[in-house]
Amino acid sequence: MPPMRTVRATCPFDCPDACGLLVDVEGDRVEKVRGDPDHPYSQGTLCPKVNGYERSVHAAGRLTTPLLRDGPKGEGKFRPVSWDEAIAHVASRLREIAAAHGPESILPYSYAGTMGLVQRNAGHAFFHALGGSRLDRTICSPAKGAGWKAVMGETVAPHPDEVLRSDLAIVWGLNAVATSIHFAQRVKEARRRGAEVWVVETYRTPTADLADRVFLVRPGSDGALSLGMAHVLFRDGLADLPFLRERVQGWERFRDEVLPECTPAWAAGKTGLDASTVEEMARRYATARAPFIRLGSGLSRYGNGAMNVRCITCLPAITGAWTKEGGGLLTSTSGSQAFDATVVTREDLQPRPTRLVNMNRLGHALTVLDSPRVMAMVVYAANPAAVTPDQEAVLRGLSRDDLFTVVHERYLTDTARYADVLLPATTALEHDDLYCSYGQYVIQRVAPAVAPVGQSWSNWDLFRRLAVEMGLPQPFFRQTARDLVDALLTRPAALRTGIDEGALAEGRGVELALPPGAKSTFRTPSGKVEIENPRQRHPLPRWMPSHEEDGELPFRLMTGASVWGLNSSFRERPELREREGEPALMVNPADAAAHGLNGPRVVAWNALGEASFVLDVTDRAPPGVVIAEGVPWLSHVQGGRTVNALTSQRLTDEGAGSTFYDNRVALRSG
Ligand SMILES: Nc1nc2c(c(=O)[nH]1)N[C@H]1C(S)=C(S)[C@@H](COP(=O)(O)OP(=O)(O)OC[C@H]3O[C@@H](n4cnc5c(=O)[nH]c(N)nc54)[C@H](O)[C@@H]3O)O[C@H]1N2
Ligand SMILES: Nc1nc2c(c(=O)[nH]1)N[C@H]1C(S)=C(S)[C@@H](COP(=O)(O)OP(=O)(O)OC[C@H]3O[C@@H](n4cnc5c(=O)[nH]c(N)nc54)[C@H](O)[C@@H]3O)O[C@H]1N2
Ligand code: SF4
Ligand SMILES: [Mo]
Repeated sequence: MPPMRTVRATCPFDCPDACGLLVDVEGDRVEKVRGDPDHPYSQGTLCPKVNGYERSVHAAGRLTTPLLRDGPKGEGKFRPVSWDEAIAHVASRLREIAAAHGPESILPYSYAGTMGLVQRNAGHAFFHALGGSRLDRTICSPAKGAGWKAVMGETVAPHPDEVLRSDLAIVWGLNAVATSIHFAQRVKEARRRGAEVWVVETYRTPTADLADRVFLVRPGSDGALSLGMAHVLFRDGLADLPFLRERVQGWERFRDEVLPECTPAWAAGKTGLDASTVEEMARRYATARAPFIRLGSGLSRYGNGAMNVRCITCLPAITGAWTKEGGGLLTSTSGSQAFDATVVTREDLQPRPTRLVNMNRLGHALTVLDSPRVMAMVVYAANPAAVTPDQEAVLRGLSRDDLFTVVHERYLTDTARYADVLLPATTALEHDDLYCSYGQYVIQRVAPAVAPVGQSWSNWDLFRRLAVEMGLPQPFFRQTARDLVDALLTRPAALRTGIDEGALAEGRGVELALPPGAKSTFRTPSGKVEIENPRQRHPLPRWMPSHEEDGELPFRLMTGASVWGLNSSFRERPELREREGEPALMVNPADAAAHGLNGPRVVAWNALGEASFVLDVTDRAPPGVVIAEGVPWLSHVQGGRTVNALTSQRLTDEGAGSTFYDNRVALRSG
């Protein structure tokens, strides 16, 4: 028997925690994945999904050979072929399609199946060199980034550990118990040390159970809540005037031109909170020693998402929370710019600038977009049939007989079922990569723990070999993934100066060097917090309605995260599916009674489509709001359609982002 080894890795999933893993290996088998106690942020604990990740690596359904379609699209019937045959076939079809329709008829579709800087971005250079359409990768939360940036520019976000020194921790639109468990742990610890904890939400999530106070607002109304709070802060003399005078741009115009109308009664009308609650929240926020806001992504996925985030981001500037130890606001740490991803993405390889196709509008891109029509799509590290809005349009597109679809995957996902060519992909325990997180400040270099399972290839190996097969001359494509990791590490970056290089080379998780006072060193053009930003379409933050503020159907639909999956990932694991149960729709008891819903099932529908759920009547759902947690595989649910049959292709106000939470539905017993 080969000896047991233990190697370090990073959890590659699209999760802000980016936990450190210890991988116990025997020969080419991963025996056990567990938490790395030496990881500076995750400190040895993992979520229930990855604790047991060896079952995903060696899942019964793991794809192990290249496959060619052998039945109608969507059915999922394939026959095995060699890699040589598969690569030759893909290269010749892409060449033909480029010649007949122009290279822009080729569309890459990828997102964050893996967060590693090399593998996540592995196809970019190839499609740039080919002159294919570019994908605008905005499915997650660009509006959150845009809202933050409008006020704070390139300011380095505070460390999540700041919350431990806060006396008022506000978890705002973040379901931390599901989506960032190590932040949830820190919130619990802060509470143990005496902090008051608030959750601002649209329904009673599991995270709400951690809080002293839970404030449920109407979907898409957080901007109004923060404007109402700001009104009270100025009206009652609770603003930090010395800080505002010295460090903030445009606060007087904001106070004088925007806030007068934003009374607590007005904010109450928009949010559904009582006016007295808005007053109380403002007063408590202002009198806390060091209030810390952790802002999630959900509230940014609205037609007014960026503006709402911008309004919230004004609050710590009005109270001067930025100068207090433990105070401030954290949306994401990905602005740290620890690495220059252009080393891998190489947009400069484009022969000319090509069109940008928004990934949220894939349904439109495949069924309507013209000049040229999309004739080939290469999908990797993503499952668009399940995760992309307007599922009916996406499925119509994927079903097109004249669309050549290549899917690089580990499992027979919903998207894989529509592939003409289905290629087996490695997991992160089988390839080289470099990781940095968007929720904390640890980076880690990771080497393969085991050889690729079956005949699987990493993303980078797929694209570099395709590049060679297609005769792309650039020496860039002759490099290995490890070369690219080295190249990323060679480019200097301020936050990497002075870090423990030895530990990094050994494969340990290493903290970046956050300079003291970084969070209050405002990296904006004016050097101040820009409440007024003249470069914005609306120079002052203000109220803006969401797409569905006045929509006609009776219910707002929340499409939250599940504890047992990560978007559509982990659905290869029967034991996790069992824990999760069949997809359910949470409905308030009064709504269920008024609409004659008595289960066991309910159908939610709107103009885009319908989906069937188990009916879950619960007072965790406030009146008028229904909630579907999780993004299951279509092949696992009754009726073959999931919550994304109900979400639209409309975009956010800034950042061209998804609006997964800005939808309405009607219900009927089903
Ligand atoms: N277990 C698990 N972990 C995950 C994921 C997963 O699917 N499962 N997904 C991963 C990914 S890709 C991401 S981007 C992150 C996302 O993680 P989060 O930042 O937590 O984002 P969401 O879960 O989309 O939304 C957070 C909360 O916002 C609430 N919300 C929605 N609209 C509003 C609103 O208008 N106002 C307020 N105040 N709240 C609102 C939702 O009810 C939800 O509970 O999590 C990552 N981690
Ligand atoms: N209703 C609803 N829909 C949502 C959301 C929501 O909250 N509600 N959240 C949205 C958000 S925030 C996001 S970020 C998107 C995420 O959407 P996606 O990025 O598509 O995420 P996953 O569903 O996790 O699918 C990733 C797929 O990539 C594969 N994969 C993983 N690693 C690799 C690799 O190294 N190589 C290759 N070739 N494949 C790999 C996995 O097996 C998996 O099938 O979903 C969005 N969709
Ligand atoms: S999914 Fe998130 S919480 Fe779970 S192990 Fe990975 S990084 Fe950690
Ligand atoms: Mo995301």
